[in-house]
Amino acid sequence: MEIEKGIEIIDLGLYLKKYETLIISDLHLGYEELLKEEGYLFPLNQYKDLIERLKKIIDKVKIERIIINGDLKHDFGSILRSEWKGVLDILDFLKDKEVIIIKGNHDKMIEPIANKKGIKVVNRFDIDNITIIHGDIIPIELKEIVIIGHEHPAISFKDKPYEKFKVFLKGKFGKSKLIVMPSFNLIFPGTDIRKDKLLSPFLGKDISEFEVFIVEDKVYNFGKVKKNL
Ligand SMILES: [Mn+2]
Repeated sequence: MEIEKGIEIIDLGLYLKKYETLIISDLHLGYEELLKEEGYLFPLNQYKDLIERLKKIIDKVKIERIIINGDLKHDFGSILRSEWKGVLDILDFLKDKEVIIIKGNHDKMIEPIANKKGIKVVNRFDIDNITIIHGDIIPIELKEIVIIGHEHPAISFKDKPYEKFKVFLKGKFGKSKLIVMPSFNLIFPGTDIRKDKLLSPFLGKDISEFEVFIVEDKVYNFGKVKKNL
């Protein structure tokens, strides 16, 4: 489904057909290890699942470039060897594409590993009339369309209050159209946009006019946030 002219939602990613570019966001690799250290139990095949899911997208459309819109890696500080292996596995899987990492607030230690793989790490990526940026900081200049991550938007409904669905949001920020991407992490669903405190300064206080696109077996346009209150 097109969320904006030339910008298609494919699973949890955005596809810019004209540029054969796929954007994914907030993988937060290593988050599971962190929870495991705290005593939560998780299956160990998170990286395999992620690669499988990416592979399905890559098999569907022609992709020359993959942009990771921030927070590839979760942890700020010390990093376990198994986590680095997971990051390297995913980067190796993508090695026949041009990979660009946009720096997120969690990506404090990403440069050495990206450099090792010959991958660019940038603060933002502008293409045509689009600015792709993580979304934790608002820069001075923005293009007509702005694509952010960082927020990990999800939504739940009254009849199933414990089930959260990942969503894309579309609304306005200043003069720009704003698209908010869900997280590509398959373990955590994200922030409930109607119940939880929002993170990104791009989203301000009122998102009632934003349109909601739910990603499940396919993409569903749920209309505006306020309609679903
Ligand atoms: Mn972030």
